Amino acid sequence: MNSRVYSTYKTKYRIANWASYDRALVGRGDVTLWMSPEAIAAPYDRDHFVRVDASIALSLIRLPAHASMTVSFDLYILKSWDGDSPTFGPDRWNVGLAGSPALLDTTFSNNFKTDTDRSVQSYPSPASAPQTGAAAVNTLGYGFWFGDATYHFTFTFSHTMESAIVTFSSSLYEGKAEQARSTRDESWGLDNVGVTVR
Ligand SMILES: [Ca+2]
Ligand SMILES: [Ca+2]
Repeated sequence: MNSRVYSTYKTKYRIANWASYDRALVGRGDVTLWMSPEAIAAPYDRDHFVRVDASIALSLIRLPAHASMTVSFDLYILKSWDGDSPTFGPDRWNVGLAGSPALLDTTFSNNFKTDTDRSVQSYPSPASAPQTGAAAVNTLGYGFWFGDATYHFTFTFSHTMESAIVTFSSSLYEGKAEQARSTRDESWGLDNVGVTVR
């Protein structure tokens, strides 16, 4: 799904059609956007804020003159992600700006059966243990199925164009047809998405 943030005037932004993130936009300073959705709140909510193989885009337009952009967010890796497992993966996740190299393109794992499933993750470096680098684990109510991991990310990079499209996407593989398109096995969510230009 696509979303768009409109700059109505210098210090005020309006957001439209950013599914699930449309109610809590607060502008801070001239050019900062903060979305603070309820996102995935514990306890587990089966019907909201979970995505499988979804690609979502945040479109920013009419940005003020700037030299750099900072994109920050919390990523929730939910349930049985298998990282680099050759049997049940790979389970990849990506964030980037359209038309540019990815800011992050990696695998995540909540599957500690690394001996049998070889389910290490490539974040933050190749062959890392499941949930390496997570700021929190098992705080979102997914303990019934491999658990959950929360990662904080902030990326700052050179950017001068007056518009940008930030994309968040996954590529998950489970090898079980009946589960390949459901949120049962593996899903993800975002919270505290922020974009700042300076
Ligand atoms: Ca799995
Ligand atoms: Ca998998």
